[in-house]
Amino acid sequence: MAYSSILVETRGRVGLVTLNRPQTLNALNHALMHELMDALNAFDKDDAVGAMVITGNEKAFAAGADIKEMANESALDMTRNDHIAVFGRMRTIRKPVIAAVSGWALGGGCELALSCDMIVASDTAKFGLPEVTIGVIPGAGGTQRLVRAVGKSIAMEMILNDRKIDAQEALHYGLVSRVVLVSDYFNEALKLAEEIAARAPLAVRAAKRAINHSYESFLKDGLAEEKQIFYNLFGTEDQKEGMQAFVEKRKPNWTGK
Ligand code: CO8
Repeated sequence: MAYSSILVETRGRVGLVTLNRPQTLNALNHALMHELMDALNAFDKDDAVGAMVITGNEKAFAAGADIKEMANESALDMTRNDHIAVFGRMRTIRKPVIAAVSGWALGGGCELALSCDMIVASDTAKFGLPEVTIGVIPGAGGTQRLVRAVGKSIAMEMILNDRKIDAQEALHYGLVSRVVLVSDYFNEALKLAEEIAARAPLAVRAAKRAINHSYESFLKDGLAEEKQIFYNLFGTEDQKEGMQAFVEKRKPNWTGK
């Protein structure tokens, strides 16, 4: 598969995917998500690869799902096309995946980082789930994974009131495992991946599976519920208004319909 929205390479035993739509702050459109999952699946099957890193650029890991692509979708379109299913494939990757995050990790971008096994952040990273500002909710695991990562109260503020947290706060709450200078975050993530990739492959995969078993108990039901609520919101006027306002660079006028 030829890729247009990501860059893929191996560094030693580490498989590296760089999200590459810088003009949209790496907004996650459907094509990018399919390419990403294709690349991760290929690394997962490759015995020469022991761990993976997903990164963006200094300004943005990813600023969310591509709002322009989904703004005019109906609730029926969303349910029928089920674009979020591709996010779900992150859960099937057996080898460790590290997110190297700098700049914005918002909405689906934050959810993608949360779907990785560890997050290494630059000191300029900012995490947020701003979906209510465009009339929807996080749909790719945010309401489920963030609450486990930072606790209910902070998750409520972030999801209900667009509170964004910086890298130091994210470290404090346990959302990320390390914060380093923006000049070093990528090498730090790569070094961590290289260390893990040099360990006993079967034991590493088994450990990831066991940890996820604990982490994911009850997660499946929650993910299904979140996804359906997200799709249903595409039947509201507020979703149309919220996304249209983003596209037109103006404030939304909420009617609660
Ligand atoms: N989608 C589409 N385009 C985007 C997105 C996005 N999420 N984010 C930024 N862009 C585009 C902008 O429209 C702009 O394009 P243009 O130059 O053509 O006008 C370009 O990227 C640069 O962005 P800004 O000019 O806005 O840059 P600023 O530095 O002023 O602001 C922000 C940066 C604060 C990150 C701002 O761009 C922003 O608020 N972005 C949207 C963030 C957001 O709301 N994210 C959530 C999206 S919804 C979601 O992720 C749901 C996930 C559920 C899964 C769905 C699967 C289908």
